[in-house]
Amino acid sequence: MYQIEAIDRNPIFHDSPYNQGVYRFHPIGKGCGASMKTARRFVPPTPPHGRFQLPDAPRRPGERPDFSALKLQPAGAANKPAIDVDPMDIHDLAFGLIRVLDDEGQAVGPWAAKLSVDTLRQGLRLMTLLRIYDERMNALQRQGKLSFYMKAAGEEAVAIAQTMALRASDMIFPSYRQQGALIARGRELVDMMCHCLSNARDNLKGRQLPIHYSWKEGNFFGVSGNVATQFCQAVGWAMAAAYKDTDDVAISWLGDGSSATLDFHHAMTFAANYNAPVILNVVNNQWAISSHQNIAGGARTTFAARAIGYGIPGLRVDGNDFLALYAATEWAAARARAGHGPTLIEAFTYRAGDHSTSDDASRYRPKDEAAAWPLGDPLKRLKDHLIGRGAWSEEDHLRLESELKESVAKAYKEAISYGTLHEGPWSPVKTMFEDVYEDMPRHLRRQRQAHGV
Ligand SMILES: Cc1ncc(C[n+]2csc(CCOP(=O)(O)OP(=O)(O)O)c2C)c(N)n1
Ligand SMILES: [Mg+2]
Repeated sequence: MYQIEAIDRNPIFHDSPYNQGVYRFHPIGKGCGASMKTARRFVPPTPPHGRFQLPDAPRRPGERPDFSALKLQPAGAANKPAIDVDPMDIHDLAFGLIRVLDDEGQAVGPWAAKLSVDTLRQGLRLMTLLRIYDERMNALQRQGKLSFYMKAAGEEAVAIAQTMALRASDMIFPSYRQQGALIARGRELVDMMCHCLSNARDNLKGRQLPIHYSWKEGNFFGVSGNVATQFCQAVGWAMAAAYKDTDDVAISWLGDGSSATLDFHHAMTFAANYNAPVILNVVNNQWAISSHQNIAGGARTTFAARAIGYGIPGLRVDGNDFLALYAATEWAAARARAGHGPTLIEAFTYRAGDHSTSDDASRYRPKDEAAAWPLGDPLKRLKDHLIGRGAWSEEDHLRLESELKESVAKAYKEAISYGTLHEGPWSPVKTMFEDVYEDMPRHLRRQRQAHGV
């Protein structure tokens, strides 16, 4: 048995302002384990000498949320360089935080894009729709109508603002938490729901988990169940776009946890060395299921700082700030289109919901941690900004919410007219054998015949 001692600052990483909580293990005798039981669920077999260290979350269930160790650069303080800047000259942007909306909801500083009120209202509408859609689908999973669901709660600005900042011809390589990109590109909710229900109108013919969407017409590449594969695919696509001399760009997202994969580094190597027109995003929502971002590298430095080793720009951006995300993405896209290559963006945010419907976050983090997140709620922040500009009101917002709830409910009614998960109709069984081989191998032909289809 070992007791865990929380140490304020890890001596190995003592210069890092990102060091939020590192724990050292000490051997303890019988009877000393009571506090351990409440404190930690997973205690690895750790040597007793104290030299080995395991980064951990700052707080666990039963403890008060505490983000006081976060060093948050004030809104408006980050410089905005020209798009052709030498990445060597902007290392500060990988350690600071690009923020546009200040605590009063005003847009300040050089990254404050000149976005029209209509664009901002559209952003608010789409984020609100995404939240309502997610809540409805999550509730339907709880009622047994879907097999699985994942919400983007708290990170709605990421996919919505970043997709809105791009052209429709730019290619999207999402993770499972960017359903907002589909919504921003105008995909029909009925079609999204039919996929989640695996019914007869599911464009993926029941072959994918719910929320693993694919939408060719919207330049939205299929979501892979294996995390991080999309980064390599995005870079490959972007290399081809540059080779063909088009000025389209690719964008991809993965999570803080997924940034610990080899695919992340393969993608970065190829993106940098082939100058691929791609925007690579690490959505640092603090958690990878029950693993805190400190375990993936956040205790030592920022995720944006990984760009420095590859010689490309790394921007650390407030992921709950619609305007900051929009401006950073627009900057990275303009840089890529002009032939200056890739950018790595860390969207610094918080996963407000459970990881998925298979998860219970209250088992490994304080229940009220999301409410304590110092960068607020992305919807509320954009709403307050618009209200402050006299372009929106609480009444407008209530009206919008009830209109969107109604359209989500209506879409669900229509979606189940094409079949439900339990009762069908589903895609015909024979489709299980199609779309992989041009000439079906003999063993599959036999299997198909055995099913009589
Ligand atoms: C290659 C691979 N390893 C592990 C998993 C299991 N898995 C699914 S999601 C996830 C956590 C990912 O966390 P993060 O990258 O931070 O993304 P987030 O869910 O927070 O958006 C894990 C470990 C997987 N799907 N694929
Ligand atoms: Mg995460």
